[in-house]
Amino acid sequence: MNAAVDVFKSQDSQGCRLDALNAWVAEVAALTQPDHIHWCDGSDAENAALIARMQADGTLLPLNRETDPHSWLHRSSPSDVARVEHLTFVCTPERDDAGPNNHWMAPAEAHAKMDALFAGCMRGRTLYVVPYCMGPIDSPLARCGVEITDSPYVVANMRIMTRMGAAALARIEREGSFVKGLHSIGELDPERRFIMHFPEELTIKSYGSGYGGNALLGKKCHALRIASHQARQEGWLAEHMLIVGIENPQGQTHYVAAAFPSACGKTNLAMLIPPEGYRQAGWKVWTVGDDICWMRPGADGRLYAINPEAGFFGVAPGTSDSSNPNALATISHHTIFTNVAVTDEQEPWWEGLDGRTPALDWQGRPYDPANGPAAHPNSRFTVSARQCPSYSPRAEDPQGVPISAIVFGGRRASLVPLVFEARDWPHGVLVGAAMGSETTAAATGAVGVMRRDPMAMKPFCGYNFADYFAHWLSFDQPGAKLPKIFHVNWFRKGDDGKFLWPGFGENLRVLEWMIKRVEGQADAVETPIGHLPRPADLNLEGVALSQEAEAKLFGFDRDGWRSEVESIGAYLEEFGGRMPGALKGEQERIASQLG
Ligand code: OXD
Ligand code: MN
Repeated sequence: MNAAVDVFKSQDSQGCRLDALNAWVAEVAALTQPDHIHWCDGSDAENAALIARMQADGTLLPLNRETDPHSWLHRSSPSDVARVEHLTFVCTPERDDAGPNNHWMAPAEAHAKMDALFAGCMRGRTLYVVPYCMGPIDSPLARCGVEITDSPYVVANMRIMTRMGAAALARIEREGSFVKGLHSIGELDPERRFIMHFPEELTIKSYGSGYGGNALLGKKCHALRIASHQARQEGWLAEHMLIVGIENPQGQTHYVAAAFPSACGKTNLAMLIPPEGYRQAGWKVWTVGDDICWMRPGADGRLYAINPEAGFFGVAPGTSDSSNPNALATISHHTIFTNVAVTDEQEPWWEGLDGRTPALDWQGRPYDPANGPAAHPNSRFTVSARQCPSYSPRAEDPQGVPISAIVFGGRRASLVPLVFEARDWPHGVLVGAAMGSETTAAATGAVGVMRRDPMAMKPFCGYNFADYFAHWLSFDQPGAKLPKIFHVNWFRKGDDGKFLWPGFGENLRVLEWMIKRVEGQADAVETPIGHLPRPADLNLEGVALSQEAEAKLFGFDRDGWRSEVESIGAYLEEFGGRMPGALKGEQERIASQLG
């Protein structure tokens, strides 16, 4: 097929609003030299053909047709298993606009570097044009993009994770604007791998990786890094948050948005199953999203949120019938698994699933514990959100859902109590800005190292954190009816190194207290770090907490907090004069109250 001819094929049928898209596809084809160009329509037939092709070349391996119908296993290159933060850049004309929270490269240098990598890289391959919409297709909060990729695995994943194909292309034609994402797996060489963002140009260039967060450009690259920049300009928020609806026995549903660093249980919280007593009383939990939340003020002053994604790209290890039965039901069919192990019955398997021993590990080797875990710690499932039994009936509401509470949380083995409430919005912004967490396997690098991860956005904010905090503070306007802000820590450990809080479904007890605080129906004790519940303020019926657990989960350690707040102050100082005075003022207020 002559690529150059095919580039313009869509022009007659799509009309001039697609001129910019056609011109870009032509420009990329001239640079990358693909053998074929395929415009994705998102149809079942197209997907079936792609899957057949990937099965034929071994990109996808079939799983047990009976236990896991229409599900597939993909094994990535062993050196391409996670996001690469050290190779991810934000390329703004001024270095300071990217901030100390990002790696920066001058746009001209970054374009030259990337274009040299892309030159001729699609020879012998097909270039796929993937139009997609982040958010319900008819939502005013949604935004469109087009990813060009040479990876059919990426196309199949984008079809699950976004609204991909003809409807998105029609919206792009109507609006005339879209985010441009250029991706090639290149040689999958870690030495020739970069993920570059050009926020002013609404452009992404990603080379050398097929891993989700690096390659499914709608997700972290568009819906967080580029969208956070757009959101700042347009007065909304693009956040690394799950969205969950909590329905009480009276039938009222409060929506909660919660930010946790990668691999800290967002999917589990989004799909939480209420403890037995709560179920009997009539509590229900509804999943809107498990990773990303776009919010903007509505006419009534409240924040309304959509999940820009259409699927889940979840961490497999630890997912089980007891930790997350909704996730297990969701991934029981039509799922792409990446880097999990398999049993001798060709069923997908990972650590924490059950007591079986797998036959092959994530690299396809006969399983040998001496080689480490059978499933890669960052192995994933990609699945449509519509398969989730707790999928909210309001998840596709074009206007979004009203948010009653925002929750920040991290992995903190010590100091940080189970839950506290910020006294007001500026204090809540400081609580988010001060978030700290131990690192996980979702990104390459050391695991278990404590780092500041403001609003869980450290790897994802497309601009200077100082400006980002100022943007958050700016929502505190007359007439605004902002959510209450809370901080939780499910990961507090006792002296024996074991977790003190049972977590998972039991977290609903904490969410109930938050909702009652929102409704003005629950008590708390005022401390310099915020409002803390006493054990009696939570429903702890049926939870056996030791004295140590109760003291640590509900206690406030003044000396420990004094040094924590000092270290938060030093962190804010790293941003120099750009850091909003109001945030430094909050830190100083708390430091002086701690004495
Ligand atoms: C993710 C991540 O994949 O945060 O969601 O790494
Ligand atoms: Mn995430």
